[in-house]
Parts: sequence; structure tokens; C-alpha cells
Amino acid sequence: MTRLKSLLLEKIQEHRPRIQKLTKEFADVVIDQVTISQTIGGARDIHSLVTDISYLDPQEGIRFRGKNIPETFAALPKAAGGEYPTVEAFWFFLLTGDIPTQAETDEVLADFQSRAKVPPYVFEVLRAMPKDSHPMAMLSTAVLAMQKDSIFASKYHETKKNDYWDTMYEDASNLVARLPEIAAFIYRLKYKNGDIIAPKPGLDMGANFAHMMGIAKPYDDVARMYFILHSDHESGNVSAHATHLVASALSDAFYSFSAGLNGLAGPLHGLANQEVLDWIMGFQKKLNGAEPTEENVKQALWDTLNSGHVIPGYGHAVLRRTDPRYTAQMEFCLKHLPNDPLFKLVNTIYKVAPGVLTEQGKTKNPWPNVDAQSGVIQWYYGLKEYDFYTVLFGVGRALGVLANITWDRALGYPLERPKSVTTAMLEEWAAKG
Ligand code: FAM
Repeated sequence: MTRLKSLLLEKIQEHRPRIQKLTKEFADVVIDQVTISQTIGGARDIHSLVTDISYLDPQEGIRFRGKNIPETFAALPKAAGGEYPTVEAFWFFLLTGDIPTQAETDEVLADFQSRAKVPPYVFEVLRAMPKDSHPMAMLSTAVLAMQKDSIFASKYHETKKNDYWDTMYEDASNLVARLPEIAAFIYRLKYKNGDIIAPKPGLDMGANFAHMMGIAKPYDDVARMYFILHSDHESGNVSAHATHLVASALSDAFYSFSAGLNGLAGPLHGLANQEVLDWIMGFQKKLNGAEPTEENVKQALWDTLNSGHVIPGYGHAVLRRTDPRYTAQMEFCLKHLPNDPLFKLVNTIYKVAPGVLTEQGKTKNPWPNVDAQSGVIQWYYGLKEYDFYTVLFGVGRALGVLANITWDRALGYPLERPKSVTTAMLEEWAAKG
């Protein structure tokens, strides 16, 4: 058993009594109330989920195992010559809450290496899909195609409930280790005439992904930063919640993560990074060679709103300030591409969009989210096929949601089943006031 898996078991054994105590002694303590607008309006802010992998504060932003983004980047071991931590170190941290040593990180890298072999039938399935399939449909299909390999499913009848975490951990680790090659395969198949680049043994996930994508340094660091920033945003967002919900039926990691990816593919969620580039390309076309200014950007934003569309990359269901994931990416851009025209345009949008959204008066959060800045970096490093961007989001998001369902099984969280009501019942409550 690797150090990561044995430490994870220790942490699970430490944590279980806390949940048992809450369930046994404090089950009826009220922590929230539900209003009609929340029941109709997408369950916003209803405190009804628990996870310790990450927490999202509306004012402060994300904390991974209690650390904010700068603290996370500073604390974790980095790749040799890299500015950002390796994904392997981050996976250890997300699962256990402990900062791994370099030796523990190296062991995760070797463990991933032993799990990373993608079954050839996955590539056959992808090659058989229609050429105009969306990359997210391809990724979700590839994940589902591997369900036959699920250890959780194949051992389900002989596994004790207390050990569900073990087989879920095995599936989750296999899936995380295989996703970069599958994602790079989809990219090279769709956009580079099927000129596939095989993985290189010994490289960390970020470096290997850059290698398989055929993109030179510092794209290895871009991949590390991108996967970590997109990994988790507590468990209520669509991709995390869908993965958690499906897994609560004791569906395995492949069924569950495929469901999460299908939610991530929505324009209001993970597809927003593609929508941001689409908006920018459309805006530049309308400029017809003229320079972007605060005035013509402002007019373009109003045109978007007045056409009944949302401004992609802005707003958030929980955050009420600029997304620290946006800020972390902006800092990367200031260091590596300060004079890039697209980066300058994104900065101009940042100057103008919050005012336009505030003036429109609808959104509770007029500030940028993670998607407003992410595509600029990909574009700069030559990844210009922006309908692929959400696949990158999906590879990162796997880290958070798969760590979460491993812990869900470890803590014995039951099938998730919120209660629905009828409109007439709401009207009765409304009448009572
Ligand atoms: N542009 C225009 N209108 C917006 C808006 C935006 N960026 N953000 C919110 N609104 C509207 C929203 O559509 C709603 O209008 P209606 O009452 O007509 O339905 C109103 O403002 C109140 O919405 P809210 O309570 O402020 O936000 P929600 O919690 O309902 O929605 C988002 C949150 C993220 C779906 C919403 O901000 C949005 O559509 N943003 C643009 C798409 C986007 O960037 N999504 C990515 C989010 C990111 F965090 C991720 O998941 N990757």
C-alpha cells in the first residue's frame, strides 16, 4: 500500500468518529431554513452538503483543505524548474489534508505511472465517434467506456461498506491517472489530424500533458496551474454535485464522473471558458481592425445583455467578489504575457463589465469568475481551438470530485434524496405567510 493510501486510511479512521458523533448526538440541530425562492431558484445557499476537501467563502473565495490559492501554491512541492506545484503533490494534499514530502510526491508520480495505461478500446471508441462530436461529449464517452474496468463495481458484492472507500480510491486514482492522455488524444485527434503523441515515462502529469499536447514550456506549468485551480469549488457546483449525487447511489467513479462532466459542459458552468473566447472573437470581428476601447467594449457588453444573453465569465452563484482563481491567472499573465493583446482586452473588459452588470441591476455578483481569464492563457500558448477548453477544466475538476466521492464512501454518506413539493403546497405556505 502506498504512503498516500495508508495515510488516507489513517485520516478516514480519525474523521469517522466526528461524523458518527454529529449523527448520533446532534442530528436534530437546525443549521438552516429553506424559503420558497430557494426551492424554486436552484437551492441557492441552502446548507445541505458537507465536504472537507474545499470550502468556498462568498467574500474570500476557495480554500483547498483550509489553504487559499497562494498558500496552496506556496506550500506544495514543485516540479524541478517549475513555478507551480505538481498535480501529484496536490492530489496527495486534497485527499489527506497533509502537505506531502518530495518522496511522498515522487511515490504518487510512480503510482500514477503504473495506473496511466489507457485501454486501447477507449481510443477506438473515440475514433468511431462522429468527427463533429464536441470534445466534452468525447471525454464523457471515454470515461463511461472505461466503466467495465471499475474495481468498485466488480467487487461490490464482496466489499464491506466500511471498505467502499478502498475500491473507490482505486477507481478514482486510475481515472485521474488516465485522463491527461485521453484529453490530449481527443485534442490531437480532432485538431491535429490524428497525429497522436504518446506519453513520456517519468514526467509529472503537467509536463506529460504538455508533451502529449505538443506544446512547449512553460505549458507544463500552465497545465499544473490550470488543473489545480479548476480542481474543486466545494461540492455544490453542478459538476461536483452531479458526481457526488450519482456516486451516492453507489454508482462507480466512471458513471459518476461522466455525469459530472455532462453538467460541466453547460454554458452556465464549465463551457463558459469557451463562451468567453467566442464572445471575444465576435467582438474583435465587429471591431473590424479598430482598437478595443472602454467605450466600444462597454457598448458590446450592453449589446450582449440587450440581446438577452449573459456576459460569459462574469457572475457566480456563491462568490460576491472577483474570483481568486481569476486573480491567480491574471498574475500568471502579468508575468508571462503582459503585452498580449487578448490579455489587454480581458483587462479592459474587467474595467468595464462590473459597472455594466451593476447598472443592469440583475446579478448578485458583477465580478469575473475563473472563466474570464483562463482562455487567454491557452490561446497565447497556441491552443486556439476554444471548444476544447472545457476538457481542460474537466481534467482539473476530476481531482476534486473524485477525491470527494472517495471520502463520501469512506464516511458512509447515504443516497442523496432531497424532498420535492408541489406548487399548490408552496401556495399554501405562501398564504399562511
Ligand atoms: N451576465 C448577465 N446576466 C447575469 C450574469 C452575467 N454574467 N450573471 C448573472 N446574471 C443574471 C442571471 O441570469 C439572473 O437573471 P434572471 O433573473 O433574468 O434569470 C440574475 O442575474 C440573477 O442571477 P444571480 O443570482 O446573480 O446568479 P446565478 O446564481 O443565478 O447564476 C451564474 C450564476 C454563474 C450561472 C451566472 O452568473 C451566469 O450566468 N454567468 C455567466 C456564465 C458564466 O460565466 N458561468 C461560469 C460560472 C463559473 F463559476 C463556472 O462554473 N465555471
